[in-house]
Amino acid sequence: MSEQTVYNNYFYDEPVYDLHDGGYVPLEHADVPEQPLNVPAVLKPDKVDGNDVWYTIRAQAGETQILPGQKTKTWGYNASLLGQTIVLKDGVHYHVHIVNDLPEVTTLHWHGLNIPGPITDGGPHAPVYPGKSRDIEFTLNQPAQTDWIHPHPCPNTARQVWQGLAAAVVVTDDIEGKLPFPRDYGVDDIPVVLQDRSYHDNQLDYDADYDMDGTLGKYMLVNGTINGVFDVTTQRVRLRMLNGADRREYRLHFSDDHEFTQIASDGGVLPEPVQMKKVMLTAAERAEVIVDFGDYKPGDRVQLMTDDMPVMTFAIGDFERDDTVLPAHLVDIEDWQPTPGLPVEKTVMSGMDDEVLLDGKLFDMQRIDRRQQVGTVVDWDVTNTNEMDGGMIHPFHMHGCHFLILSRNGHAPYPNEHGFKDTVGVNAGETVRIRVKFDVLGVFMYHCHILEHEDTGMMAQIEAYDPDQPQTYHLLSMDDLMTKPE
Ligand SMILES: [Cu+2]
Repeated sequence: MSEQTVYNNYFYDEPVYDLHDGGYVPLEHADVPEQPLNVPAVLKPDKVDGNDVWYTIRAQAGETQILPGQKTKTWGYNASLLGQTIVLKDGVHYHVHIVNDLPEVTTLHWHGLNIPGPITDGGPHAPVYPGKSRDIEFTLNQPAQTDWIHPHPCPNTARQVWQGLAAAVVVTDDIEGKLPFPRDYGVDDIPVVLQDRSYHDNQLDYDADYDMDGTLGKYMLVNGTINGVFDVTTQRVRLRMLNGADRREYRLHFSDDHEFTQIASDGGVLPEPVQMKKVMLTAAERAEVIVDFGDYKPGDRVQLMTDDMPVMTFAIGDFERDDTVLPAHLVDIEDWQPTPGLPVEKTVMSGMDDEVLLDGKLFDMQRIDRRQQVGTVVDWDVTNTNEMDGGMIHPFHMHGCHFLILSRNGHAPYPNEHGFKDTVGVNAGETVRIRVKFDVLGVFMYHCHILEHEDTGMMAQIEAYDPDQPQTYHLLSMDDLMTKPE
């Protein structure tokens, strides 16, 4: 990257932006007074003993003041809506007690954590029934990044996320810890969980708003706040932006086209910082950006926008001068070379509405669709066969691993795609070549992250195996999942 390059481009193919979809719901201004942006508290551990840390995560129902008047019935993790932020560190052994206080079965999926599947990872094989709990443990072994937790009980993932289940996970490590990034949580380092919702007499009504191609809402929320305002008290602020929507793509920019610097994507810190004025996130993607407010003066305000709609406001206050310059090179990205003799895997996302398929099939919880040996490096061609005219972007997500993006239809990946990813938006008519390595054993999901597509069955399973450690997995059927044991 030349140091002068400032990208002013969403990179994606404009003809397949979600706003061209027949069922597109435009965002509207919410007639709601500005309010302080909700910055979720950090979840406190139950216990810390040396390198072992214990947490309880409770999926619960509650009420949240989102709009003036009646509160909204919402769900959250240790909160009435969304959840407390979970801060994890590479190398630590975690014990997590998951409690379900909701009236229906759920699971707790750690999106972006490379932990064993299918139980620890929290996909559909790991139900937690109402009034019950589940205990998992894992040692974290991965670089610093912004991840998240959300439910994954196919076919009810989309509705449960709509109801409010989602929380940011911040992974830290010693390498990121030495980089000159803001990291004072809540002050100059905040999660920005982007979602859109509609309300009916102040209540959510998923069935009323349901769209098979991904449910869209009329109003923008950040961390559950409509028209949120964040008080800027430091020159540089790090935004951990997460697309937590069921479907909507966010095309983000500032109201005055202010530049910002992307420093990380889904799988951690980018090899080089990328200067930009625009960034697009498809469902479940993350981008960490640093915004330098040094050119503003106290009292100024600037808005983060998606398309032409404000997302949130930054109110500039007093701050000390900060002349930190980011290094041109941030981290080394491991140079994975494909394991000789292994063919390119091909996976195909096809259809729209009720015709979505992955590799020509619907999801079957008891079918393992492919296998990859842990430690091997395999290239995959991920194809979206939708027509450019009238098709859509399908965000492809893999559990249990990260991947590198090698090319898009043979062209170089976007400038902010040079780090590790776990979700990649695939344009209509496009084949994205990715390089995949699993380090942990398990049966893992890979799927479209438009949650309604996933629930319809645009999902499949891969076993990451080691011939020296054969495993037997008990794979639930969907009926098993939905049947509460006595
Ligand atoms: Cu899709």
